[in-house]
Amino acid sequence: IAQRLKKVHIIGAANGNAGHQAGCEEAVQAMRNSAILKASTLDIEWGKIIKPRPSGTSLAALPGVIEFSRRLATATAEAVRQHRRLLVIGGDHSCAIGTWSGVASALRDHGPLGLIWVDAHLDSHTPDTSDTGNIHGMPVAHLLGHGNAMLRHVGDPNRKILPQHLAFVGIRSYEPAEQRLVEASGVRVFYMDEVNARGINDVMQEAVDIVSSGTVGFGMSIDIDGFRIEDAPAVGTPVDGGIDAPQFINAVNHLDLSKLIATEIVEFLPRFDKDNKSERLVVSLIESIHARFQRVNVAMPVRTQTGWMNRV
Ligand code: Z70
Ligand code: MN
Ligand code: MN
Ligand code: MN
Repeated sequence: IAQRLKKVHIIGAANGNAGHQAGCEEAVQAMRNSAILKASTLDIEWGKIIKPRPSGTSLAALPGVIEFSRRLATATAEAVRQHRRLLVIGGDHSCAIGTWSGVASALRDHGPLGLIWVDAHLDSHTPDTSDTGNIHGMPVAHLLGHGNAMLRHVGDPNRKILPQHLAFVGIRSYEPAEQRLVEASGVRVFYMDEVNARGINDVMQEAVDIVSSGTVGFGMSIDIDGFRIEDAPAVGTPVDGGIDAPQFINAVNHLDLSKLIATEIVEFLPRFDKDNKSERLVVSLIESIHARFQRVNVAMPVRTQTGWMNRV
């Protein structure tokens, strides 16, 4: 059993060219300078800051995103192998390809990775189905093994996440083609209607059950446009009717996060913030999540002839 290191290890994914608005790349520096983060009780160490070599916007960003994703995957894989308590700060959501490809490759000999995807959007286009060509609308499709071969194969040529180990929460904006991909794959989608009907507590409990079952552990990818606009005004594509952020944090405070491996917080666009609300939300999310997986003993299971066994 490896004792997980106590400090929150933050990798900065300072990319922004694959989004709809420029500016997400500024979130890493904004959080490094954040007085709210510095004043928090969090014990933080800043790790690598990955910066892209921009190659253009929309689909012209592809070569830059591929190269960036590879470097980010190398960094997240190393952090997981070292049992660090990993947090990735984006960046637009295309960084999820690098983040979770790296995490999945570090766990390859231990078991499959689960993933909770909090977002207003499905982010499940391929280059062929996308109307905008914006790659931040495509990370999930690539993690599931669809779309561009170079992006699909970042870190590891295998599929990164199996559909039965993925759960979306907060979805309310998508196009038919990406919804078809997700639903045909059998991924569980907690649309916003269901969140409103059942409450975020109940939904997050079920989401954790889904991503924990049959996996070695899970990640959380949090796009802050999943939340109400008044809680997270600093986003490029705000969508009405989001998740109540205080209720979400309350839900996190009651979750079993003992199988949580890493978290990612993306799409924060600091220049659009109002009264530091979004910055405050980012810090609150980190605080509640990391309070839940403090001093957890991580036993990475190993493959045996009969199945998976914990190494003790
Ligand atoms: C739309 C597209 C999107 C944000 C992803 C939107 C995608 N479905 N927007 N993340 N903020 O362009 O593909
Ligand atoms: Mn997203
Ligand atoms: Mn989004
Ligand atoms: Mn399963």
